[in-house]
Amino acid sequence: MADSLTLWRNARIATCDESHTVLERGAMLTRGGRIEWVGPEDGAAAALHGAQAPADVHDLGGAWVTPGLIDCHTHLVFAGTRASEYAERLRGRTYEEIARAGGGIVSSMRAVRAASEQQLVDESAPRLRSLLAEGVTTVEIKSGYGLTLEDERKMLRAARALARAFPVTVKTTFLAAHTVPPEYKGRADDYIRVVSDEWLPTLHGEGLVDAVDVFCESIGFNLEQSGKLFAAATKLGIRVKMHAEQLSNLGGSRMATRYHALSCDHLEFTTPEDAAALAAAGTVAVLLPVAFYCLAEGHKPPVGAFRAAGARMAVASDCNPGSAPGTSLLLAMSMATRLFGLTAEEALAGVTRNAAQALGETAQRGSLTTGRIADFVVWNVSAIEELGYWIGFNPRRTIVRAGKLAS
Ligand code: DI6
Ligand code: FE
Repeated sequence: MADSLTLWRNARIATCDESHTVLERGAMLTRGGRIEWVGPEDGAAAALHGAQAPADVHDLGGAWVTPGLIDCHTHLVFAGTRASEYAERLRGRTYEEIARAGGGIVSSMRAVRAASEQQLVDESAPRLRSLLAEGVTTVEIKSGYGLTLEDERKMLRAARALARAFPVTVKTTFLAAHTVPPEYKGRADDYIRVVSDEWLPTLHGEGLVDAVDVFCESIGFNLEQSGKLFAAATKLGIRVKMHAEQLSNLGGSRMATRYHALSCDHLEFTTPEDAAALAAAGTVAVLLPVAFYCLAEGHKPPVGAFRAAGARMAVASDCNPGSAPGTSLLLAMSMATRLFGLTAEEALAGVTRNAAQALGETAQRGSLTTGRIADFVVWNVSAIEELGYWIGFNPRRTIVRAGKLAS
């Protein structure tokens, strides 16, 4: 039997489309999980012309509605915490010093290797629930703490298991190129070779990889190693993204744009010339203010240059145990405005349509427009600018996932 129509009426709809369209008295028609029509409420009758009357009608009471939020950069699958390292950083040790002394990502690697897939799911579930409670309906989850084939597989399988257990769309990213594991100390080229030529095709063949990422940094991988991984991913038809210019500028984002990267992320040390290259390539600049705040590094991403160049900017939580132990995308929005200078409108675009583009999902989600998946959030706000304004307060009223009430 064909899916029936549902009418969602009496709403103030921030469509988050390219024209920033806001419908002060709007309505949507959804069918089979997709948006069939969106427009002014008095246009709904014409939109229904000849169609069977909607089986369900929801009066949203004049509430604000946005697309479901998209967290396009997380490491939320991990085991244990690194609170002790955070305490060390409060006493003055830097993130790099801790990493070079064998802590940092390698600390989390030991915890992930010791955990079962189910333990990873169980420990990560509360972090995912926290994001979903704020209206996140799509989340990207990276591997990168296993650093062996079996443990990277375990992480990616845990991410897929979370997608089955919760009302969320999960996009996985293979980040074995997060750091060189102890077994390959001093042999980064050998490690990149096994990651690129063996692990990537294997895990891709198991349906576990939606994108590939690399930490291109002085304490990560250099341009040549990053390029080798990107070439291998591109050969397999897998899109790429990069942790770029977080602590220094190796030229990573420029190289990533040559591979048509979906996104470059962090970008504290990106130049205006790099920003122009990102804009020209359509590569999204993903801003990660929680990591900037927790690391207290001080050098800000060049938001003015991104804006001037016309580069799209997204905002994400970067939820991870080391540099961004946070599970609030609304807080990340607030930080992106106050710490990096985004406008309220840019912050909302950063967790909707631009975040969708950072995941290669623009055709599916990120705006309330005809044909897209009917993921949306009804908010208890009197102004849409309250999203990213409140700190520690969640104004979410109702979440709709693929046209069905999820909470
Ligand atoms: N940059 C970051 O901030 C995270 N990864 C990366 O490449 C930190 C990951 C961690 O410290 O666990
Ligand atoms: Fe990250």
